[in-house]
Amino acid sequence: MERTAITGTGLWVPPYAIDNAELVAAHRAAVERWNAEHAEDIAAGRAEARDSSSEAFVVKASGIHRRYVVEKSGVLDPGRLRPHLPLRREDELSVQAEVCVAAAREALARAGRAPGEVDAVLVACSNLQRAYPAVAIEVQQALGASGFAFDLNVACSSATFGLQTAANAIACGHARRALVISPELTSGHNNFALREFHFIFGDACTAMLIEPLADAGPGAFEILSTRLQTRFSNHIRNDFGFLNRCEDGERDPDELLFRQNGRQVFREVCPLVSEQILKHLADEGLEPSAVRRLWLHQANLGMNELIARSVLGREPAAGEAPVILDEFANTSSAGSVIAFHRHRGGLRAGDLGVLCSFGAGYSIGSVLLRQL
Ligand code: CO8
Repeated sequence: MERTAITGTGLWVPPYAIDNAELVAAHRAAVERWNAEHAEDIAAGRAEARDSSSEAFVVKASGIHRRYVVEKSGVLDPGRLRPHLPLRREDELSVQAEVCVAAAREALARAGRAPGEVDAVLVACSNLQRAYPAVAIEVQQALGASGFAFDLNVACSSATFGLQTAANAIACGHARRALVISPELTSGHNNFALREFHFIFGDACTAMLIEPLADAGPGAFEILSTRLQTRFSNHIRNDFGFLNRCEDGERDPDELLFRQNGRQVFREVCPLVSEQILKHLADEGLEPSAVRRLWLHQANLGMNELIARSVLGREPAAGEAPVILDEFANTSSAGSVIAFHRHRGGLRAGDLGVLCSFGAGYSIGSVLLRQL
């Protein structure tokens, strides 16, 4: 079996940033509007008045200060609360494919590879803009790659699940060079109307190039091993799907967007993640003290601090568990890869790090990486 490595990463950062003050102001205006429109129902007890958000809560509960979005004016318009995206026809590159290509080109350039050398493209993310043809196949064509391409979705863990799939394809000889791309346009399916969700997400797209270890040079990271776990939970859910139009019965429209029981998720997922990383290390005969860096999923600062403490058995030193969610918010499956992309410097040859994602499903993916 061929050993594998991550030889390049790329990041597409959307052109617009929204800070908490702007987002909270838009939310407040939307809440006032909604409460006024539903005043009769609220007075009669048929509806509950909505509460407005606060910057102080957002920072204290999550550690998030700002986020990037694919389009800003629509998100901040209290009468719309979602991005404006001009309709693209079949002869134009789709939005999700476009951001994939941008991130992929950077990953390839960093690895010193040409797009034509790629023979597998996996688009791995929480939400895909259409059912078919696969966005990955559109990206494959746009790049001029060969081989095969497909989409996969395991919510926030999509990138690590995609990484294992790509590494296995190379290890088995089914591909030579694979891209795992995570175009997370979360602003398209985040519920900006409800204060418990409106601040959580941001948009971004990451790409990782996976190659045989034999082809990797200095600066690459060997994929020592991967571990995936899933456990069913309704605490993070989005019921949007192709059967909605056939359903008989009343559905709350909010169910067709992201929703979660955040407190329960925090409580249930943190121990699962720490246990998985510790067991993964033990199975490879490694001590937690061997870990130099934790590139964790970026949903909540408190969550990451807790997991890092549990894994390392002490307070993490500055930079040991890098944080990007203050700037990007939760970018779903792209988050841990952004942390890796931005914060993998300063390690020495042989140093060990863990890339780990977790989220809806529940799903957890951990990847042990060694700097070449
Ligand atoms: N402003 C002011 N007050 C607020 C606000 C707000 N914006 N929001 C809630 N409150 C109030 C609540 O109503 C509640 O009031 P009360 O006590 O009177 O009932 C109080 O503040 C506390 O609320 P919570 O218990 O909800 O607050 P928490 O401290 O638990 O913080 C968090 C909420 C930040 C959501 C936190 O629970 C968290 O981060 N949990 C972890 C969640 C997580 O990791 N999720 C991963 C999911 S992401 C994923 O899997 C990807 C899915 C696919 C991507 C979809 C893209 C759109």
